[in-house]
Amino acid sequence: MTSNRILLQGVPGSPYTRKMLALLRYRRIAYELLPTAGAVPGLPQAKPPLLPTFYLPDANGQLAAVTDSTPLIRRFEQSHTDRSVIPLTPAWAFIDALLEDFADEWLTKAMFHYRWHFAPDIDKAGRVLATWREPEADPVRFAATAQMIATRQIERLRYVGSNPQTAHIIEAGYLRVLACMEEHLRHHRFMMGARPGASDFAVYGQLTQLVQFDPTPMALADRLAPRVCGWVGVVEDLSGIAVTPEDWLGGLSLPDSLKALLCEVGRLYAPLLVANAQALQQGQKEFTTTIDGLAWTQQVFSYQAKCWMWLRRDHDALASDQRAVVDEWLQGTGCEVLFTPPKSSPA
Ligand SMILES: N[C@@H](CCC(=O)N[C@@H](CS)C(=O)NCC(=O)O)C(=O)O
Repeated sequence: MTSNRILLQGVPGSPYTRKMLALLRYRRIAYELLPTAGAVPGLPQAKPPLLPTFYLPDANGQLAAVTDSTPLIRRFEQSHTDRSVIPLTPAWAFIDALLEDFADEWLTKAMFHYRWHFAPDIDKAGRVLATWREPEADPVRFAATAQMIATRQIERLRYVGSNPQTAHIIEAGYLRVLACMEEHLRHHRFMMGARPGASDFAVYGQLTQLVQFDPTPMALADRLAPRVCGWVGVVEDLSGIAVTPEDWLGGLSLPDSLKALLCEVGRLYAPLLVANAQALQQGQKEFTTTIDGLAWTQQVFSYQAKCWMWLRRDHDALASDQRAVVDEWLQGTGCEVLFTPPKSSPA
């Protein structure tokens, strides 16, 4: 690298790549993008090889492959102070982090489900994703690559918990989240007020796919959530907007639209985090729980146990007055189970 631009690899069909590109643009952090998937000659490979992959200096100044958008956003807060995406008030920063995690970990289930569940979406995704992997392939090879990608990803549906039994939970949840966002955007430009927080970029990343790429969820959003569709277009490039500290949502009152969204976090994501962590602790490979009144089965996902641990750590770290505000906001949402110490179990 000859400039001091941040180097990353990612493709437009990756929601987390879109999350980070929009964040870098908003923050006016210069970057250089390798718009490919797969190993890059001469660069270290991330383990596991996820997109986006950032190439950043390690403690010895050597380029290292770094993934995981959530801690990367915090790392960039340290290295670049202007145009922060972390709300000033700790209680608000906590809500922002909770919504960021919900988008990254639950909304991505809708993204992955819709991409690989219905025939028109599978057909489009297989073919377009192949262009990012092997743009110069001849038609025969291209068709084989499209088929390979579709087969591999459909096989992975079980990791996100998408199957005929859970399809309804995911699809009904997507429609309710769209409705909450539509209502929120009637009153606010962004999730976090008149300037975007980390949660804006996380939700945006998933929605770039759901409302702009995959035909089935896109048609639903076109019909039900025009403001949301418009907002995704806006968040793509916020490098030009001016922001001030007063633009953050603040104070002690939580808008009803965010309360409604937190109710979705509590209804869909909270029971999943709890059941997943219990199953992991008991050494299970797969678990079944109840979400939204219906049976939910998925493979244990150790990363999501870490997500819950990080959220609990952030909640514990709040000063008591801020924690009291957060706890009041979460009351009645279903999220309380995430932050209530477990009742001591019988020895
Ligand atoms: N938690 C990670 C998730 C990254 C991720 O899951 N990336 C997907 C694409 S969006 C990926 O690279 N999957 C591996 C593959 O498709 O081979 C983040 O926030 O960056």
